[in-house]
Amino acid sequence: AWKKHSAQGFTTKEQFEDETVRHVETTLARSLFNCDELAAYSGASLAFRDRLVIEWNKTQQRQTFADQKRVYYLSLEFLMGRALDNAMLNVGLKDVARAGLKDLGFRIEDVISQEHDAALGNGGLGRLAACFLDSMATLNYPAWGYGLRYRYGIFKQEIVDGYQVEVPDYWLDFNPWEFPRHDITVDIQFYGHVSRHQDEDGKNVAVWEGGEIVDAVAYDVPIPGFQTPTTNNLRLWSSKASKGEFDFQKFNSGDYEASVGDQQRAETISAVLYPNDNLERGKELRLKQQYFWCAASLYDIVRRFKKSKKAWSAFPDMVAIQLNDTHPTLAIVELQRILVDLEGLDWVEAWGIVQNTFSYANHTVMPEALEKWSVPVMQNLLPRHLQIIYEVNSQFLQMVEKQFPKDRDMLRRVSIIEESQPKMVRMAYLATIGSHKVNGVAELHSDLIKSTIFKDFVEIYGPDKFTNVTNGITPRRWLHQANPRLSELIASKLGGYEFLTDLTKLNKLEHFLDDKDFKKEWQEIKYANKVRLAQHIVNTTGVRVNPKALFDIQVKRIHEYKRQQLNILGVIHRYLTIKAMSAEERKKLAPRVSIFGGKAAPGYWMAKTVIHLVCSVGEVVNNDKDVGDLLKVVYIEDYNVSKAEIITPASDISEHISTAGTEASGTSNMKFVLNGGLIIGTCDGANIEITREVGESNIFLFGNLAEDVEDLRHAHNYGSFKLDPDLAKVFDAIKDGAFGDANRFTALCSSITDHGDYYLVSDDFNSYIKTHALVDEAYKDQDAWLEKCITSVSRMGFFSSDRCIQEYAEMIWNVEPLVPEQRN
Ligand code: 26Y
Repeated sequence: AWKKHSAQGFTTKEQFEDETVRHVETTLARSLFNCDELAAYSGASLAFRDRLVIEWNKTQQRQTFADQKRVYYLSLEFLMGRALDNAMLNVGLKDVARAGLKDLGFRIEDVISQEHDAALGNGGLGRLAACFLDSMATLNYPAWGYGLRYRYGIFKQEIVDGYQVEVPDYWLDFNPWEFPRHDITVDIQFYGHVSRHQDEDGKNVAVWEGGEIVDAVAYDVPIPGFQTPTTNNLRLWSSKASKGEFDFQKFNSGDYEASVGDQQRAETISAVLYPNDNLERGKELRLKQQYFWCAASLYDIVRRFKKSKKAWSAFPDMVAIQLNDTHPTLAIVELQRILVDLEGLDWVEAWGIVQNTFSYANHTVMPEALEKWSVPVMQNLLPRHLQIIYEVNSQFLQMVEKQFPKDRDMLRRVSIIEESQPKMVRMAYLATIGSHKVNGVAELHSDLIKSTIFKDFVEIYGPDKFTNVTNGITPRRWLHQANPRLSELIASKLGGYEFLTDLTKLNKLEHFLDDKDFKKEWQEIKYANKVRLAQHIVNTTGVRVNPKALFDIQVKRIHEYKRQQLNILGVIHRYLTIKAMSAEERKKLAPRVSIFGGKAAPGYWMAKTVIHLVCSVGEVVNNDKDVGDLLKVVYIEDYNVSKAEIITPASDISEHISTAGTEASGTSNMKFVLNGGLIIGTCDGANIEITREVGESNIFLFGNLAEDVEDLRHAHNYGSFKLDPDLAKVFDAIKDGAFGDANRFTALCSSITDHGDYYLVSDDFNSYIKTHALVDEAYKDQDAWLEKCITSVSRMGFFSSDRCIQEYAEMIWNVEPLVPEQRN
């Protein structure tokens, strides 16, 4: 009987139309007469959502009965972008939807673009989490994501008079992709104090009492795999005043405002995503967010485990918890608290369970991005957790003391507590001590963490605790969805779309390097993608760019270590060179469009100055009649996931030019190459592995190596700093006011000329300029260029996030896929 009644999804165009119309008319209560694109988006989304939900329920049921280990991916950021297009492709019904929407009078692209990006992340780390969810579902891993349901995601960026202005991103007006679970709420405690009690067995137990309670309410988002029935769950927690807490006393006594105030304070916890990327600010509210989310997630995980009635010792056989950077480190402490204080396990046994459950991925070596929380702040907010941290530390230091009895300084160096004023809790150390594996995200980065921040820990635990898992990207979104024509062309040559789930299959493309028609079509697709981007640029900035010009793109968060300043100073150098050329010389030059995009953290003044310099240079260059099409400089406002889907397929060359040793991996480098663009880059992060895969002749590398950076910095500070002569001319032009009031750029220039040039802009400038000249040369031979592009794409198989997830599953999580039985 159940089988007969269980819901079925649409499969035909007519059914899709019926479902869409039904949702518009009944769920949304709108008449078809005024069904605009937004209503069509809403109706179509609800129709697809129904389909996902059916598989989602089945998947959850399957996972519950399977009785096997699950992965829990804890991340403060999930930069998902849009869901409808992804859902259409994953269930394999985009063509059906396109035809159905056409019948209803809509273009599918217009409908898809109605959706507001889910922008619950800053940049690479958050987007990596989203790619991982896609791969875990596609590979049928029983996996859950846990995060926060921010009311405001990353701010919207407007460029006003050449300056960044931040606008709040309120995105929840209509979100068909989330399901509130008001029945799943968890009480989360803050503040209060710890007392000691004797339990029935006479054991001394810690009791955390008093303080305040906030409710965590679950919101679930379905994560469909690509053409598999597995539909996993992303659970996002939202904060709400606790019913028990809501002060009815105040309410009744007429102090209505104060009582609503309490409510708002509770809701503040999940209100806003912190907009800093790789820049730690130590705000108490952020610590509150972290604990709120860790505690709710662990409560949920532990509750699910307890239903199995297994012994606690089996916990790590059923549960793997992956920490996306140190942001969820409190989960380690919280599990120890649950096991010892609430479940009565012995400390040592509990700690063994904790260590076997957790693993930690590090995403940075830069000191300014490492999380440290002040001991007094933590004492006040989480008194019991601080005690546990001290106990973990004391036992750890005793172990180290036994192992290295003569090395007193070692104890100071590796202590979780930094003896500063105030004392600080070093979260990366706590995460390392509480995990069984620690990984970096690209080979160079994984080597660097072993020789820098975790050097002592390698001595203590041995090298096997530390490993590498090079990042990857999902080819579904970043090739098939963003570049459908290229995906289709590749499929036509490879005889199907298997490459989308086994990206190494791309290597067969090398057989077609002599296929004229194939190459011609490839080139036409690139050109069409550039035309589309040019259209976006003229629509949004008013600047007309020539799609035949070389498109040179740098889009990512603005940060000094990523060196957008190097790029724009290089552009100025190009401009000055053009100005000095004769008309004859100019004719030989390949036209260029320099495209920038990315957000600056609102409090990062230097990053904002870089944006302003780019815009000011654009203002001058784009209106200079001498220059014409030879050079255009544009700033694309509000770079986000859906803009990336337009920008990435349109590059000829993209810039990944961080100071060597600073960019842990980078992932947009992979996206650009996968879409048939070449890259100019430093020997940093995953650029190194990309070079190994595509071959040195297919990438433009420049600059100093990571191993030399320290010496160069030392020389700047203690030797004599010598400014690169070409760069000096660039600074002279800026100081002469060539790009408006020079005072606005004084600090930017002097960070290089007078304050140590920490990011080695001057040291790398000459090499950068010369390498760009090589790019110009190479681009002149379009045939050879095309061959580089196709060869590179064919060698990108390694960078699928599927490969990456398989490595985590085998080396770190020890989980198996749960493949559903074949249906007939
Ligand atoms: C502590 C807090 C302020 C903080 C917030 C966000 C610290 C760091 C971050 C975000 C870091 C991030 O996005 N890191 C990037 O992770 C990518 C995925 O591994 C890497 O590819 C990229 O190189 C790295 O910068």
